[in-house]
Amino acid sequence: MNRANDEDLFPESFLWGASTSAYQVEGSPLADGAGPSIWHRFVRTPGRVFGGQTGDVACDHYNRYREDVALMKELGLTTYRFSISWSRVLPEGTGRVNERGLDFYRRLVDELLAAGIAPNATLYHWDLPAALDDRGGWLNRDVADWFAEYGEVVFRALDDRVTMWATLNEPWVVTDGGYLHGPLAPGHKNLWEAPRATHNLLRAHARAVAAYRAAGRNRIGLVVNLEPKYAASDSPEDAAAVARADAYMNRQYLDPVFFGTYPQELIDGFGEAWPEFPASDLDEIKAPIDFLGINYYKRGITRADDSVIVERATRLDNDRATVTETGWEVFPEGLTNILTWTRDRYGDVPIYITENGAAFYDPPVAFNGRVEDPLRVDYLREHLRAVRAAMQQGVDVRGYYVWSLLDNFEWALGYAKRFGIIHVDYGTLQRTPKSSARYYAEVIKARKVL
Ligand code: IFM
Repeated sequence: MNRANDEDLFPESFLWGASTSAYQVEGSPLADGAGPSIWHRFVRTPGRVFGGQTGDVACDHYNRYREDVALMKELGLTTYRFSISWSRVLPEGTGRVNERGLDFYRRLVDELLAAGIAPNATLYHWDLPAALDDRGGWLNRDVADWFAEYGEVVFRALDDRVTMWATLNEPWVVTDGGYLHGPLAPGHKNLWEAPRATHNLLRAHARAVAAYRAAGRNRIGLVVNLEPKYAASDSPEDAAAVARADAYMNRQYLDPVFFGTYPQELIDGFGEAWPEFPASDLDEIKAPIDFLGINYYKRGITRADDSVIVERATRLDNDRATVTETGWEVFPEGLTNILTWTRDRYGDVPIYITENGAAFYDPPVAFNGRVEDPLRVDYLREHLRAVRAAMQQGVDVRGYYVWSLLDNFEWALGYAKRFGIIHVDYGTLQRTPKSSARYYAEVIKARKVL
């Protein structure tokens, strides 16, 4: 093999995976003694979710996980990223442990290991126990200890078999969607609450990491969604808007974790709504992590706009670009850019792309049993190239997870947007790998972008 080919190859140790989250795929949210989560309530609040749809059945992964693991094996995945439902394990959020809830994850992990697939578990993917929301949820400082208690329970049950843990998935979305603008559970719109939620998410993350250092033997990290910001023009106003938008979205969580400080633009953006947090909290938040998970979907073309709260910036559309069904510009080079930016700003932390993917309109399953999704194939190809380009520039990327394994419940958009590489018929729950799944399997086999 010549040298050029060698350079195209992903390392043998590179992990190839797919991601899901509990509420989006499992279904059976109250089965076997589980307590309700804030999403169980939110979907029952009129007007919140497209078509009044719920995660009550979702992909029925709770019952069909064996079939799903078999499909992962068939595709050659070497890892699977899933999240654990806090209220299955602790129905009231703290205190009483529901062993039957934990058993589901024990069975899932065993099935994965038997298939040679490494489990990667996230503790929190947006489904706070409703009982804790009743006690103030992410606004109550005690949530940090509640979260550490939950972490200890699952570490004890699964750390002998789960070798990669993440504390939070996309804390930015939890605050932005759940507390500032309100389209996601618990649906608040409150400038004063948002910084408190952010801070408590970070404190909870840090306490869970500390609990893991005491009891765990593998690796724990954080998963953030990042979006490179580009100025809409050369004006100084737009350059300043980029700095604010970047602070709000990309640095809000990473600066505290890596530097123990919040970005000044963020503090200024919240103005009098920004509380003074104890310095000791930030010392705690700065605890080292073993890896960083990055979810990448799009970039932000940014224009100064004083009518927008906090960021005082607005996002412009690129009319010339290919956009996905969720209206997101397809912009693969943004992934290379955000990876080099992360390395340059925060140093050499091992990175996993923990989510990347796209919703496109998929035709129905054809008479020959196939689902052709050429746009998603292109999307994967170009984004994998972008990952490889960052690696060639020295970024320590160790794995890639496509979002998502299955078409699933896309939060406030219900089942209207399909992100899966495996098609799910929501009537019969039948799974059909799309052509993107077959393409991904070929890439995994070849260890290079095809
Ligand atoms: O479906 C979501 C997921 O829950 C978090 N990251 C983005 C995905 C697509 O919107």
